[in-house]
Amino acid sequence: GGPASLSRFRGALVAAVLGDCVGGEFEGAEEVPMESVLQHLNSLDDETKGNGILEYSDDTAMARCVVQSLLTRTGFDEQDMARRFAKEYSASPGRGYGSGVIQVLKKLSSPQLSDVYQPARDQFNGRGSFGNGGAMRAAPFALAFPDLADVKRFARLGAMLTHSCSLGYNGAVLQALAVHLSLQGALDLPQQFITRLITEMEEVEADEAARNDARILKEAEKPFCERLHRVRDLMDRSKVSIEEVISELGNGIAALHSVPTAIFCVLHCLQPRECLPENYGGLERTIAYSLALGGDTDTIACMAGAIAGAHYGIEAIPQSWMKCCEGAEDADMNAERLHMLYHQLSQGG
Ligand code: F2R
Ligand code: MG
Ligand code: MG
Repeated sequence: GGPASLSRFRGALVAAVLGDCVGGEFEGAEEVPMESVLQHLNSLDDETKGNGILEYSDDTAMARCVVQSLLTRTGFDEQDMARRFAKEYSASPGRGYGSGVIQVLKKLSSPQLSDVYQPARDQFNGRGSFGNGGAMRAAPFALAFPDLADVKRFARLGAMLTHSCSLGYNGAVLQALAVHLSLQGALDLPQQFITRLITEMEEVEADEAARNDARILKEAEKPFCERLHRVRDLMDRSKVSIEEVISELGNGIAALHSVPTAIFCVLHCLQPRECLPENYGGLERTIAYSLALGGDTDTIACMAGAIAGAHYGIEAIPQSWMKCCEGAEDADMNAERLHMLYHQLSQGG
């Protein structure tokens, strides 16, 4: 489809759910042989196995809250979004949430709470979380707001409800930017895509709070920009091992160690790769490759899935995968509603 087509919206939201559901199998594993990944993915095609449903985790649970809030409020409403996070957590606490964020979600359910951003500020002795929980649910901001400044602003504020450290919320901004650009067709020119991300993040990370956090955490002056430069270097190489990707970019639970990694997975899998089946299309390659990195597989595959899905569209998603994943059909329906909201807002409505 063309830029911002319905197919791209559906691809983005559905592939994010798929990444989360199929990635859950390997979350936390140190080494994941590609053979195990392919076995897992092949089993989704095997109807004779009568596959059960693969459940979604916190990544999708929170993204669903973001989607419902943006649709119901026709825009960003922090009170409404915070209420939905708290309600979702109390209804279904066993979705594999991060151990820190649980405290925030409990506090957000208090009727006495006057500032919905305060619980997040109190995390980790007042330093705030740098986990990837804000980034994992950032894609819907790119699917609701056509304007780049809105995408950046609301992805940041939406993440700050749980992640007040700039290394947490700027990960969400980067993820939303990547989905936004992909939706416009920017992955047709991968070099320009990565350059554009670096340019945008240069501005985002010039912020005083970001500079302070980077200094305190002993990171590079502009940590996400520095990682994106590493992504560009790896992209330019004809062969890159999984070990190099992990050591250069990371595969962990911190936004800094997972959002640039997810972006790399998408870029690396734009072309066929020796380690992946020839009959796989780009979206299948992206999900399989994300899983083979090990570590935070559900979240990296979820984020890579959103960016790749916005590029390849819904047609690239195997039906058999979709059928196995809890929440995939809901995501498909919600994508249509977000598409309408996006076009309504782009006409100044
Ligand atoms: N939590 C998980 N997976 C682990 C176990 C799940 C288990 N298998 C199960 O079945 O229950 N996955 C999910 O968590 C990630 C998103 O986490 P989020 O929302 O960012 O949480 P949190 O608690 O804010 O941060 C995560 C951890 O990062 C470390 N951390 C963050 N900020 C820190 C700081 N300022 N100082 C020190 N450490 C900090 C802490 O260890 C946090 O617990 C996703 O992977 C999602 O899938
Ligand atoms: Mg998860
Ligand atoms: Mg995870």
